[in-house]
Amino acid sequence: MLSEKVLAALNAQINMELNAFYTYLSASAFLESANFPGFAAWMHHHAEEEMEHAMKIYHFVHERLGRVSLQAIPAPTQSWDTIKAVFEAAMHHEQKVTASINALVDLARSEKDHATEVFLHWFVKEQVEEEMIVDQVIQKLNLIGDFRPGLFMLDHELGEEAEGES
Ligand code: OFO
Repeated sequence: MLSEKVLAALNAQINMELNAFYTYLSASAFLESANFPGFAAWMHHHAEEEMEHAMKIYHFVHERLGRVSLQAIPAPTQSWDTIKAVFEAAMHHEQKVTASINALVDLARSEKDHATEVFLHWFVKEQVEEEMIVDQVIQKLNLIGDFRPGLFMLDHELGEEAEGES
């Protein structure tokens, strides 16, 4: 059985993952309309991953005989000034998710909930990878600067990467 505190925190994390899904999907829609189909596909792929994260926790709560309680998802940002700003927003979001997962691990530990703590290890590792992946794109965008052909080449590269992963 989950303690009330852990259950509430897991439900809050489901909401945060759905919020991430919404944020990435909104970024994908923006990039699509800005005629960057590769960046859009990359964001779309990551949106789907966030939905998978939410569902992993959703199923775990049920396995632990808890009650999933879905909450409202805030409206995401709709547009950004630059491509780099889109990825910086994604990085900011990932850092918030990482902090939230770490706080959840601390809570599971203090509640002596070993099953939840072990379950969360996957998310701890996933966050390391997610922050690294977003950072790689930001670094490439830094190198490209205002060089438009470079931007189109990266758009193509990320589009192929998204295709390979889906
Ligand atoms: Fe990218 O955040 Fe989920 O866990």
